[in-house]
Amino acid sequence: MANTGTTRTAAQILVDALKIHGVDTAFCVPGESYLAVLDALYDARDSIRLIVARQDGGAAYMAEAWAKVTGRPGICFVTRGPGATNASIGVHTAQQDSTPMILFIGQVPAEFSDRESFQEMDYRHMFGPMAKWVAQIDRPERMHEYVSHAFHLAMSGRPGPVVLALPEDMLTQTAAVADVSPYQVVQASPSAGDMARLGRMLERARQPLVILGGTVWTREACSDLQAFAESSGLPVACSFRFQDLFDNRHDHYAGDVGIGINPKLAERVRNADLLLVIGARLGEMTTGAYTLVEPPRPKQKLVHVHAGAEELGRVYQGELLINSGMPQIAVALKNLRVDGSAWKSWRERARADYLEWTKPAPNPGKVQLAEIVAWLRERLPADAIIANGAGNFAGWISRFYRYPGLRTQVAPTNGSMGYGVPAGVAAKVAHPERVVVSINGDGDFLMNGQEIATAVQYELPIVFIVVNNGMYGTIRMHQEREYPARVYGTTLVNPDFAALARAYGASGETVQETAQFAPAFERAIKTAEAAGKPALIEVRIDPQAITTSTTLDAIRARALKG
Ligand SMILES: Cc1ncc(C[n+]2csc(CCOP(=O)(O)OP(=O)(O)O)c2C)c(N)n1
Ligand SMILES: [Mg+2]
Repeated sequence: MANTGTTRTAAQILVDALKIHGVDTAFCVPGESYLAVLDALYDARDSIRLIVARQDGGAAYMAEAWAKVTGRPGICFVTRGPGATNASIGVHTAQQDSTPMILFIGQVPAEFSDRESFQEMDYRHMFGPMAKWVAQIDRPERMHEYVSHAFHLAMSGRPGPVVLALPEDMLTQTAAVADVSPYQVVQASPSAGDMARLGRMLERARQPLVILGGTVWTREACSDLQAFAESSGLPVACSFRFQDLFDNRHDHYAGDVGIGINPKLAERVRNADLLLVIGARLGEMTTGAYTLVEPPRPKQKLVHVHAGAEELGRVYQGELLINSGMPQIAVALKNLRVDGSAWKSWRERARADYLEWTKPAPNPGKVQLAEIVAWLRERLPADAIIANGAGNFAGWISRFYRYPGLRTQVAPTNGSMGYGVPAGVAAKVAHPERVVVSINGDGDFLMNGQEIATAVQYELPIVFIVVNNGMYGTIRMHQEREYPARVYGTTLVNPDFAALARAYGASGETVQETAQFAPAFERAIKTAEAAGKPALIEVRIDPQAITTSTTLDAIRARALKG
């Protein structure tokens, strides 16, 4: 029931505010700086589930990933100084990935402020360029105002992270304030004029291509967009790590425009006469380092639709710039009538290229990663969630997996390592009924592997896969390209990952040949679900298998030839 103005501590007002704004899950590593909030969360334990992580960076990634799989702001609490600096990786990820997230930081008491007292930092300076807003709440009477603004900002326009610092002494001060209403999602809509112009541009196009990306998509928006693609006959691609915005099994899907892009799709982007870019920022990874779409005035006619007005015209001068939320543009497009007979064969060729590109391709060694991913795409239910971090292993997922729809992919567009394990935890917390598979590199895994302990603690039957090639493969690849045969700082001596998983209380197996994978996976998922604990499968791959289409030796030989 809404509080109409009885006296509460600031910490209690904060937790009541979270409830009002619909928060049912929060992630944290505790700190003495915000004990009063923990105590208020104790009273709210029936309505807000608190997940305690093992590293503040893990907690922040969990909050960010939770937002990705729910579409609502992820909530994270950490302590000052060391907690905040650890958590910064989640804020950076939320910024680059446009993910709504609120990071609350316990701060030194006001009476000690600006003395560089114990663990004191100035969060406005630290997070200023990284977050949409950084503020400190100094008065309990204004708690609701700050928290409400944080939710509105995190979710409006281009979503992103907000950081709020909570001085320790303020949290125990009291105020008699009435509760506020839940936040609203504020997004722009396209004008009738915009849509009419877009319709005319499409009528003149012969080789148009849609590129989807970004956040604030909803299930309905995705289905409206699909209806538009069907009625207009347009081919649809997805930007880097936003591959789940369009059903990859659909006839109109042309592939992902990201790292390791299908060369034929890259050509198609270059040769398109009209690019209809919806929600994607057109960053470095989606534009082949600004070569597929060249700034400032691309060769292709560009229609750029984005929820953040500040993104429009930022790098590219588009023919038509539309500031709109995704549900708003999707419904307008659904009602747009366009005759797509002119580009039917262009679309069919795009689909054929995609199907050809995603046929499993062999790699050196006894473990065929493409076959494993292709097996997973057949085996997993359509609502399964695939979480992953960064490294070359991820190339096999983006090329050979088929994401069937919204919120089946949780991966960082900022290429941040250590994401897969906490993201898997967050996905399973948010969707306990869905299968969650977290795929990691060996380097990637050990950056946040400790969060397996969190999965064990909360009895989360997640399947973790570690693709082990004994190195920081991505960097080794670049090293061989730039400084061939001078391997340095990229080799890893790894633990026995299966034994490590067992030490955490999870089950663990090692796969050394392709044929072992399917039975290992079936055992893993069965044991995990029966025992209510995670399972880990280490997949040992040949270090030569450096990308989906080349080997380390081939890269080295090419580089040595000059
Ligand atoms: C947090 C973080 N630190 C460093 C990097 C730089 N980096 C990108 S990929 C990579 C190696 C990934 O190794 P691994 O997880 O083993 O995957 P592989 O490339 O071997 O498949 C590194 C160090 C990064 N992207 N993120
Ligand atoms: Mg590796």
